[in-house]
Amino acid sequence: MQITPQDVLIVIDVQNDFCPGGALAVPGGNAVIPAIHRIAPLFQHILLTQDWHPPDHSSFASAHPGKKPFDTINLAYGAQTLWPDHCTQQTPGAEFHPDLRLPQAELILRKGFRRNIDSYSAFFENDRTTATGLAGYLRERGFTETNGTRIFFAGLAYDYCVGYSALDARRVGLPAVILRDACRAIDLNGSVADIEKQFLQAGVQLIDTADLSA
Ligand code: VGL
Ligand code: ZN
Repeated sequence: MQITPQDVLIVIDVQNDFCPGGALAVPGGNAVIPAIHRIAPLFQHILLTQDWHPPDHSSFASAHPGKKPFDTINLAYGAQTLWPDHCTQQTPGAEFHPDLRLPQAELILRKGFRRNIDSYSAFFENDRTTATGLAGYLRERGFTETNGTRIFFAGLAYDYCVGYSALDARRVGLPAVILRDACRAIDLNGSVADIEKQFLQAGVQLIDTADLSA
């Protein structure tokens, strides 16, 4: 697949807490970094996202007495998985992994900063309606399907923030392609199989970084 000047790469949540040794470590999470560095030079536009929670965030099990990480609870907008405290604003765990070097990135989009709503997707928070502003940003910059834009995704985690972001890209009318080997999954209670079923329905494409060319 040939990359064009209108294509955009979004690198999702390559932060210390999602890498080995972090609070919500994704198995092999740091392995996405060399894969991302390999393909980054093909793209004229790269955006980064950063999971960015306040210390008492409602997705933290610690905010719900009696609950444990990976339990599910009901919040105003529906079911929410509870996580260990992670990516707390202004802590080392929230910083990008120190090996990640993408100084050419044009935007760092922070998400999950509202105490009462989690945000897996870079486009919409977990109530599926509160916008992060990313759809408007892309549209105002002329990154539309009509103009030939496709959004490519890499990073962490495949079955949460990467997956929800790709599904929402489709929701706002953008072609979405996940670079599968530049992602790693949490795989909690069948989450990989669940999200891949949704990828099929929504038309999210899965490819490997080796399939990309200049
Ligand atoms: C993520 C769980 C909680 C992710 C973020 O980046 O995939 N997963 N917060
Ligand atoms: Zn989070």
